[in-house]
Amino acid sequence: TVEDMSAQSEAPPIPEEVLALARAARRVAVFSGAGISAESGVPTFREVQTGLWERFSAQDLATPEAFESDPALVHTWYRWRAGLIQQVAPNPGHRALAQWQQTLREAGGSLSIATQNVDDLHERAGAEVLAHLHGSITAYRCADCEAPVELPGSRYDGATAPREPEDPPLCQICEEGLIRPGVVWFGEALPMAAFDAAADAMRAADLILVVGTSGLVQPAASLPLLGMERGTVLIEVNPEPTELSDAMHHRLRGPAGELLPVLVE
Ligand code: BV8
Repeated sequence: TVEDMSAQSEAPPIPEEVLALARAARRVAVFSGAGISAESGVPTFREVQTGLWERFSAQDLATPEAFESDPALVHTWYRWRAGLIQQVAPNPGHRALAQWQQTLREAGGSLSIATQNVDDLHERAGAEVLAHLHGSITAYRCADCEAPVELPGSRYDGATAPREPEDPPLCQICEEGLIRPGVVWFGEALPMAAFDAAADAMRAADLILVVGTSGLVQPAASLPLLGMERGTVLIEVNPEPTELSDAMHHRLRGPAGELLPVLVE
């Protein structure tokens, strides 16, 4: 019947063996990418091409050179993305990981999250995030003196792309530098403390869960492979094959928002 069809899951059922591995895991390390936020309505990195910046690729805009040459365009792009993120909510995938983290902690285990995402949806689902490997879209700092700066919430709603770019504020501390987003741009080093903490978590894990990432961006994408040093179980959750798929023991081909609640229950 139509009801059955609508109830039809997009994903094949999770094998019992994989459910058993998840139930047995004590130290889980999660590596997440833009795909875990896709079902919340946050476009993955490749999809944010609209309005003012539709003639640029995200990869070109997320660079120090782009900020140097057109600070207003880059600043407005981040404020628009921040506005969109403010409007959306965590999805069942974020919530399942937060629940698993709590359940494991209560049982004396642990679940760590190392994310490439600059959104705060893991946190808004109630999870503690060990590492924001590519920074955070709600953090700002002076491009010159590096003084951290709080900006008010974005006035964009993320639906209509702004027609006019807005200039980034000038730093009130050094009165020289422009305020830039606290994200890691291409060509910039990752925050070492975050990277090292994530690496330690991957090495110590008995199960590594790779969720919603194409595994294209280095050096973050190499972190899950550290689990191969000691035979850790590697599981990927992604509707598509990725750069990391060949290294995985199990590949769950479906949306995180649907599969993670089943894996965690
Ligand atoms: C550095 C913050 C050196 C900014 C981001 C040539 C070869 C190899 C490497 C390089 C190279 N040339 C340059 C490099 C290095 C470069 C790099 O890796 N480039 C790649 C593209 C080739 N890396 C860097 O520059 C890094 N820095 O190397 O510095 C250095 C060292 C010391 C001192 C000085 C310098 C910095 C990289 C960080 C860049 N910043 N984000 C911002 O957000 O604006 S990366 C950005 O792109 C995102 O954070 C994300 O991590 C990444 C990819 O974005 P997406 O494609 O959207 O997301 P993702 O890949 O996660 O794909 C989405 C996935 O979700 C897909 O697989 C899809 O199937 C899946 N999915 C969709 N729906 C769902 C789903 N999954 C589950 N459920 C669903 N419902």
